[in-house]
Amino acid sequence: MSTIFDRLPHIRYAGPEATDPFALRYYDAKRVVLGRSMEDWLRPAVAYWHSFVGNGLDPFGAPTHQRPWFSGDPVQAAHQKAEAAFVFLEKLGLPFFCFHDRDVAPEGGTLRESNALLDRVLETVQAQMQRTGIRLLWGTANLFSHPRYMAGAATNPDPEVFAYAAGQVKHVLEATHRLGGANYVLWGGREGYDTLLNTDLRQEDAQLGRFLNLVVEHKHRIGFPGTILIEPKPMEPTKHQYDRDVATVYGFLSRHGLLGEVKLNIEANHATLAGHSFEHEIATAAALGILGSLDMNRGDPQNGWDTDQFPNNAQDLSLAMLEVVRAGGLGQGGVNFDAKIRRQSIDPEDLLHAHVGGIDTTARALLIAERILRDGGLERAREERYAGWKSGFGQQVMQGQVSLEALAEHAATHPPPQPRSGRQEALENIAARFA
Ligand code: XUL
Ligand code: CO
Repeated sequence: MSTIFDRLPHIRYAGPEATDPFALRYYDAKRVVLGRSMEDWLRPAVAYWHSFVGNGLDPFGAPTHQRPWFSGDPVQAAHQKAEAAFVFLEKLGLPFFCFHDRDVAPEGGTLRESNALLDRVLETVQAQMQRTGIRLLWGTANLFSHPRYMAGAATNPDPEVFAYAAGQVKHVLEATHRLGGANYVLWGGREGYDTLLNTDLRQEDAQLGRFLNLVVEHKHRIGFPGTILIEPKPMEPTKHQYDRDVATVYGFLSRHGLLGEVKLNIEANHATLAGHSFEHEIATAAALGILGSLDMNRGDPQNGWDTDQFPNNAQDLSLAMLEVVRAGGLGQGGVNFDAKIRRQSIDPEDLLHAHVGGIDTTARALLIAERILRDGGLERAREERYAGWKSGFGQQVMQGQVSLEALAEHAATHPPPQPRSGRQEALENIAARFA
């Protein structure tokens, strides 16, 4: 079968001096960085939805992207899309992809029909995975596009919708397992509210906790060895989502007995929508032991919504990669380019340029993080800053051996503490020196 991606070149690493627009200048998959290959640190993935389903539609205008599989018999088109997708993935040469059920196959008239359609198209996907060696980083169920989910899936006021969503997740979790997926993701697209006037927060929180516990139970029942991930986002499409940010999800997981069972898939543009930096969200997850995977993209500094653009600022991203490396990596997570080409980027090669830029920016950020860590100045400064807590007194306090009374006595009988510089600008200069 011929596809629109056939005439695209295979992407190869050619070094930082390369001027070929399709050459990788920083992502050298086998290059060892801090004891691990770049590929192992990043485990990069292509998002099936943006890359093969996205059509350039925006709130003011019709689709601008033409793809042969956008018309014709929907099931045949889905097979055609899968074959074309894997031609693209092969050209790009990244090891992973991610999908929602509805990206891969159309929805049928009933849940049974939809599941059967998905299974049929996934046979083509599986054959393509075997042919190319490309693996599944994660699968997920689309619990937000269909009108039945307009008031949420797990948090819907109607238990019948809860059941429908559960049926969909069960099926996609099993399909992800069958395809050897490394993780399963839940993004609460409409798990939140549009107005508090019609919302019972306590009830919806309990429903979400129940739903996630059911998913975790089923994961164990079928022996899925991957990680269940929640992807925080503060809003959009709803006014408020319950998985607002990393710290909020941590509270939620702990409240519902899910710590140790569920980790997080952190998305750059969701972090910024929540008023955080990407690195803040990664560092918070690492500190709380729930760092799972990353959705790599960026917002536009002047736009307040989820523009899902490909990252292109390595210096900025280096602070996020620094947190990933400090955390010891992403385990069985990876870096999924949850990013889309712009409405005017209508040529098939635009999709390739986008991914070349995205993976190169990410690899370059990793190399900057490596240089920062090898220099050691930042790590030393941080250690020195907290050195007091490593001493006898600091440790006694942290081990609970000193009462409030004893602390008061200590403070009254010792010389007053002297302020010390936080050295922010000096440290910022160190971080910038390697960019
Ligand atoms: C939406 C988003 C989703 C999730 C998967 O903002 O990021 O595509 O990554 O449902
Ligand atoms: Co995402």
